[in-house]
Amino acid sequence: MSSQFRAELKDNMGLYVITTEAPGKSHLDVASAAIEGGAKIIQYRDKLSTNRRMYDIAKGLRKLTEDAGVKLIINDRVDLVLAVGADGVHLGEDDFSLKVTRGILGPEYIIGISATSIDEAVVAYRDGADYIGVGPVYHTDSKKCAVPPIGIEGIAEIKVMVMNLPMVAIGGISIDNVDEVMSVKPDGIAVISAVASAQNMAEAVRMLNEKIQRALVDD
Ligand code: TZP
Ligand code: MG
Repeated sequence: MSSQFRAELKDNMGLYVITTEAPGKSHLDVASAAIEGGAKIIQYRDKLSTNRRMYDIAKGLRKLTEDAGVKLIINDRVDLVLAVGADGVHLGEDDFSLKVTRGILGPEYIIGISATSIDEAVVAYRDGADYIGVGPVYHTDSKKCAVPPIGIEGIAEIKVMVMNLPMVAIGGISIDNVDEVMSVKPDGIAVISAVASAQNMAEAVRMLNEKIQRALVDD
């Protein structure tokens, strides 16, 4: 990805909403609310659906995000990114490596990498990741994490090591602790439950985004 595009991504990180299914809420419901509330990046993350169903959902999300000028990242699945023309993929340690994925997608797609430590963040930076998702900052029930929470100290340390690489903090972040997380200056915040479990999801997005944007402007 060109350095200009990466700079643009850095400026646009803000609130990064990850979809899930919750009682009475579909991936598309979460994404619609995220867009309504002002999120500029949405990740489709689905560990449960069949391939056929995932394709249908991803297609719907692509239409929704494209119409709104919002970026669509797909978790784990390089094939789905290509199938629906998403903007990029997010990879963890069990997925294809960054190198293999870059070989498949080429330079124009966004590739995000999960990092839980300075070492992983530096490797992702060196290997050409377009952004990193760093965490878990706090305890979360949304994912079985391989490492204990790294806290805002962990976020701050990684930030210093990979200054130029767009970085979102993730894991247990809510309206109650988002100010604290933003105080160590990630480029954005990624959330699942803070949006999906809210009664009014669009309002939850707006409130989180307001705090994040205020912190970013104060930089
Ligand atoms: N990666 C690290 S923590 C996490 C992921 C996908 C879960 C984040 O979910 P929540 O509900 O915002 O804590
Ligand atoms: Mg993964």
